[in-house]
Amino acid sequence: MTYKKANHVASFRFELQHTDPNTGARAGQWHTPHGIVDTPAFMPVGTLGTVKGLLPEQLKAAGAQMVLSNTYHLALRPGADVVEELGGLHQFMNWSGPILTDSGGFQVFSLAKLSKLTDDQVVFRSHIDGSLLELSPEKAIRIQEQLGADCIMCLDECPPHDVGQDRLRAAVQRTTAWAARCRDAQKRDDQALFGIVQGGIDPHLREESAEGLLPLDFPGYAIGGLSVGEDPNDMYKTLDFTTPFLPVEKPRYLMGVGKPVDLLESIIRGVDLFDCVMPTRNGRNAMAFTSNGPVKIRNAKYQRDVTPLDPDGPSEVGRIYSRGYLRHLFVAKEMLGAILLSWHNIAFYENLVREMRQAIFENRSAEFRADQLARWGSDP
Ligand code: PRF
Repeated sequence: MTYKKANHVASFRFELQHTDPNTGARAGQWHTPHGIVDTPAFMPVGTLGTVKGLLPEQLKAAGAQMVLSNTYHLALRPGADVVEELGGLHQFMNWSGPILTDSGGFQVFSLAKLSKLTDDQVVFRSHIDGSLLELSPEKAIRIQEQLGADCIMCLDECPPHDVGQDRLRAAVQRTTAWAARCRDAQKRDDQALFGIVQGGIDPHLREESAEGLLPLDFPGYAIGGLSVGEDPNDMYKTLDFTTPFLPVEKPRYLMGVGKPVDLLESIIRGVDLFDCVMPTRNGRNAMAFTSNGPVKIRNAKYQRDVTPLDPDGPSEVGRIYSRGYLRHLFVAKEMLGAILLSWHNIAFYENLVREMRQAIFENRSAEFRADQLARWGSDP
């Protein structure tokens, strides 16, 4: 099968700069129409066109180079046509760097009330007003073209982790068929469309999924269907056998992952790109990631604690604001508490991947992982 469309648009280039021979961890640079992303990279989640609580300037100051947003949410509210009319997602949210949009598939399966799933499309009820809506591969691409992100995703089916082999195989086959339809539906040539590998934790299905997608020659590949409730060791094992199925010269994106430890374990297994709500969601819930492990800032023991949150850490917030003050903000329900911890946690994540990147260049990614795990304690 040949494709007329330029799949490797001039404005996109993934440059693999170095692979740590001891682990397979990769450092690279991904050139996009809205700037360069150093990989491994972490994308903060801006589901509704806002990374909750943070100005774009604060995101940049925290080290974020690229953000993620969601087709499903923006299509429901305010509507893809509204975002398009207001200049596209970059202008709409005042973020001048690269953006990736997820296709809506995962959100439909996890948030909406599913009405009907067929090979043609998925029919669901909006979680906002209960109205009946349809999402097909063609529609997912059309919406993402209206939103105008740099990187867009194929519509996929992500089944729960505990379904049987037959459902899992059917989801792989549907995801492959939908990927071909997404590829055909794409009209714009300035957006990188990624295929998504599914297949749960089954090596044969992961291989089947990758083999079905590779002939479509996507400019990058995502790994979906992980961190959906399976044991973390199963996720790592799945990465061990899945990344070798993917082209070396293209970016690999692990969707919706994860904890700091998951990032390090996945980078070591050859993943380049991540997104996760954890730094911002946990920040809003008064949990801070620090150089010495997580801190639950509401804890009474911090009431009179004058120590900065993370005095030797990478974030300005962590070096400036005392634990006692941050605790007070949460206890008093002041919104600055959520803002400061979200900012701090994003800076923590961005610094983590930046330091890991440096470690990769120096062939010490395994040592870096071990050092961090030792510092963080039992539940990083
Ligand atoms: N597919 C899509 N988005 C996702 C996932 C998926 O499997 C996941 C699973 N971790 C998060 N976000 N399209």
